[in-house]
Amino acid sequence: MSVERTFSAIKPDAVAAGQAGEILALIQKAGFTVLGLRMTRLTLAQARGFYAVHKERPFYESLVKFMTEGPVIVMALEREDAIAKLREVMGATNPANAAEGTIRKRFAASIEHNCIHGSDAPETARQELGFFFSTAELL
Ligand code: FUP
Repeated sequence: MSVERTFSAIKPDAVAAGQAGEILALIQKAGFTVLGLRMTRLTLAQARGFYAVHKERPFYESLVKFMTEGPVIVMALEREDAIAKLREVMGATNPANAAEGTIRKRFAASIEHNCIHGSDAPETARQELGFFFSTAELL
C-alpha cells in the first residue's frame, strides 16, 4: 500500500438534497485529505465524456442527463490506498447491495441516483483528476 490520489464527485441528487456536508465529513473521518474541491455543473458534453466508458450501456443517456441536472461537487482526495478505500466507504453501486454505514447505503436512492462517484482504478483516477483539476491546483 502507498499514498495515492483518487477522484470523487458528490452527484446532483446528494447536492440538491443538502447531503454534501455529511458526505464530506464521512470522507474526512475515513482519513482522506482533500487536495481540491469545487462545485460545478456538468455540460452534456462533459457528462458524456466522463461516462464514455458506458456509452453502449442502456442506462447511458439517462445517467448523462441525471449528471447534468444540477451542480456536482468534484474532489481530489489523498490517502493510503485511496482508490480501494474510497470505494469501500462509498459502498456498492446499487444501494440495495451496499453495506451498513456506507455512504450509498445512507444517502443513495437507486443504482442511478447513487449520490457519489469514486474512481475505480489508478488509470481512471489519473484521467478523472485531470478532467477536473489542473496540475497546478494539485501541487
Ligand atoms: P461505480 O463505479 O460504483 O460508480 O459503478 P459503475 O462504474 O459500474 O457505474 C457508473 C454509474 O453508472 C453508476 F454510478 C450509476 C450508473 N449505473 C446505472 O445507472 N445503472 C446500472 O445498471 C449501472 C450503473
